[in-house]
Amino acid sequence: MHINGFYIHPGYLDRNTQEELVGCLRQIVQKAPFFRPEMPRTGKPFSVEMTSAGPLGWVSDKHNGYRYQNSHPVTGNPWPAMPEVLLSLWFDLTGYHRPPECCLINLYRGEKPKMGLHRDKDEHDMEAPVVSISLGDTAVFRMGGFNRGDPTRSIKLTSGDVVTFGGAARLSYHGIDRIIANSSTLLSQGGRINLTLRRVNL
Ligand code: MD6
Ligand code: FE
Repeated sequence: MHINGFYIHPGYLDRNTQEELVGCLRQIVQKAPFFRPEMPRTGKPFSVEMTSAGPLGWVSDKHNGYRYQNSHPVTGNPWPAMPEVLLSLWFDLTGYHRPPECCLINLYRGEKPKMGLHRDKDEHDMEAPVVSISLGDTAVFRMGGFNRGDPTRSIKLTSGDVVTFGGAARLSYHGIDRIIANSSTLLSQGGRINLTLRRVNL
């Protein structure tokens, strides 16, 4: 499905590739454990846990808000390297001339995890698309428009689906309403992992 630069590739990753990615993620999370970001100002914890791979990671806390930084906020270590398989996927899908600098890893597990309607606008390179990979349980994804109040539509993303947000859709509102429990057998502990590949700097 293609709407103004929003492109869904259903089942882009076969089961073997999904399992290979989960293996890569296991190694990443050993070095860079999941942490729970906080909303700027209020300090309210996210229901989603996060970590990153690549030169930059996305973090957020009460005092310093949303940002990219080159080290893990808890361990202080540099983020683990971006897996090669993700670099190839980025170039195959986008043909973009610069590599992604951040693979943000979102974990949806536990009590009603969700992600409110938002736009990804902390990057300097807005020409670059964002590539999003779904693994594990099915997500009910909400796609909106350029303004918060614009009409939205609900789309299910299943394990192996890859979405690209480019062109006019790059700054569209979107979010995750809910996760459908036990809809996939990929992750042994259940839940959903979403990877987003981002180019941050020009
Ligand atoms: C998620 N995805 O699928 C959340 N952002 O868990 C996003 O927030 C997202 O899918 C930018 C581009 C694509 C996305
Ligand atoms: Fe987003």
